[in-house]
Amino acid sequence: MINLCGFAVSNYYNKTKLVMLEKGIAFSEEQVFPSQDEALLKRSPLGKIPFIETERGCLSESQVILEYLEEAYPENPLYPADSFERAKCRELIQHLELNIELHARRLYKEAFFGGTVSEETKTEVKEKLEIGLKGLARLAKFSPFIAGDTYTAADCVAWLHFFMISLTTQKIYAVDMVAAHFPDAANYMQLIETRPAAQKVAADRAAAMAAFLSFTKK
Ligand SMILES: N[C@@H](CCC(=O)N[C@@H](CS)C(=O)NCC(=O)O)C(=O)O
Repeated sequence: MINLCGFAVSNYYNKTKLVMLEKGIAFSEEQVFPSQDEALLKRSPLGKIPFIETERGCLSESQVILEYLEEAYPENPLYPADSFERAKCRELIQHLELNIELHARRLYKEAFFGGTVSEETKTEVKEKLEIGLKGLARLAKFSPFIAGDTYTAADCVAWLHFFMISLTTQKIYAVDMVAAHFPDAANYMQLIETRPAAQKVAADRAAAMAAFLSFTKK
């Protein structure tokens, strides 16, 4: 059985978890926090989470994990069968992660961890987020799913990253940049939240976030 390692506040951990729930893959969860401990570095090369443990060894990087799961567990596919459509689905994921989430991540220290981020960083990140979100708007279909009429891995990623980016930009800029660029974002989020797998991830995330925020405020 797969052992998923990380913690339920992380959107990358939740991405991996959501995909396993959607695909009906049996897995256990082990709470692991990022660190540079030698024991962890043997399981995850940069000491990051998430990673999975399989019978054949550990695997890190959430997108690599998703693609492994899709190949190893073809039941309940989350990628289109057609190769061009599959690439379009991956294109959405890559934009969401490289051009949006990775920039927003630079604000998490102030938004969630009780630290501060310089005004210069906030200005730079806002510009990058504008560019990334405008780019995504040119690609996204929302008809009703982000890649078209079928729920895919890109929805798993979009739903999780939109949640974090909405929260972060409200806290840092007092504006929900996701809603500003995608006026129907709330309906899209609700649509994904009709899925039992998303409900389970959201409930676990809420509990983990409450525990995490009460700990960081101490
Ligand atoms: N590209 C990685 C990103 C994983 C990542 O950044 N995880 C964060 C938690 S959400 C982490 O472990 N951060 C600790 C660090 O950067 O050292 C993936 O997709 O799995």
